[in-house]
Amino acid sequence: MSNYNNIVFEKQNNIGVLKINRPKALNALNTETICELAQVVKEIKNDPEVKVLIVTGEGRSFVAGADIVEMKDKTPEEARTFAGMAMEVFREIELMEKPVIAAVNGFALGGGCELSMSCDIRIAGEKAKFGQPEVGLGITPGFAGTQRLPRLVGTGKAKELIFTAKMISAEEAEKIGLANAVVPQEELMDKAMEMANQILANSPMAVKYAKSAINRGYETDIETGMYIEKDIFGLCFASEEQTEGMTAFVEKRKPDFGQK
Ligand code: CO8
Repeated sequence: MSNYNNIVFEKQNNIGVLKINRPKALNALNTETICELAQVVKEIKNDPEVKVLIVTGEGRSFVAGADIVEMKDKTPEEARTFAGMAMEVFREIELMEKPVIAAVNGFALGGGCELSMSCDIRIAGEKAKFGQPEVGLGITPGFAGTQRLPRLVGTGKAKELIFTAKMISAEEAEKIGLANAVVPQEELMDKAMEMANQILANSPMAVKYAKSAINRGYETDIETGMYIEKDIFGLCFASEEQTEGMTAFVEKRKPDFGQK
């Protein structure tokens, strides 16, 4: 793995932990951080040892948004390009063929909330705060917040959060379905690891296909979605993991899907 200025990446067996590490600016996403994120995501995508990814932030923030200081004087074209760059990386995360858990340790605002929403699952520490404060800065969300937030919480709640620019607590985020769970702050990484290990106990291929069916199916009509499910379901039966999973059941033992 390369060395990064604003990102730390570590592997613990088959679990990758990606930490945004720019705590002096509450991990705000500047161009350098987005570029590094693109690079590390590419490396993780191509690393067969990483089967589950956890994304978190250093210090008291997950990510406090795009870097306002850097963004302030952008031209319309520069702003559009910057938004496109981040959207592309977040989409890579969303479509990565491995599950991604956001361990939201603090502020997840603007681009930070949007980063967390590109992950498959969000576990929040009790001090986490979510929000889309952009309209208070005279802009709209720009890293796909207007698209992913309504898909997660419905248009009514998404409009409320985006129009009011208010911050909500981890508990409120859980209540509206933005966070999957809220846990004591000091247990956050352990809980994220626990969930990663629960996922790891299963067939990585089946998890990968299930993620793809949910994502692709959600973006289309139900007939097409069911067609996708039928196809991937059939495909599972061409794999050693299906043979191993079902044989292990019949032999009354735990399946071995090759995890470390
Ligand atoms: N950008 C740059 N610097 C930041 C950011 C940020 N988003 N957030 C915090 N910082 C910096 C502060 O400037 C401060 O730096 P310094 O110590 O040098 O003064 C340091 O981090 C610590 O912050 P605070 O002193 O403000 O800490 P507080 O605990 O008082 O407040 C808050 C924490 C509430 C999180 C506060 O920092 C805050 O409101 N931050 C901004 C949050 C925000 O508005 N985020 C949304 C940004 S816009 C966005 O994400 C849009 C994405 C799409 C962009 C489209 C492309 C062009």
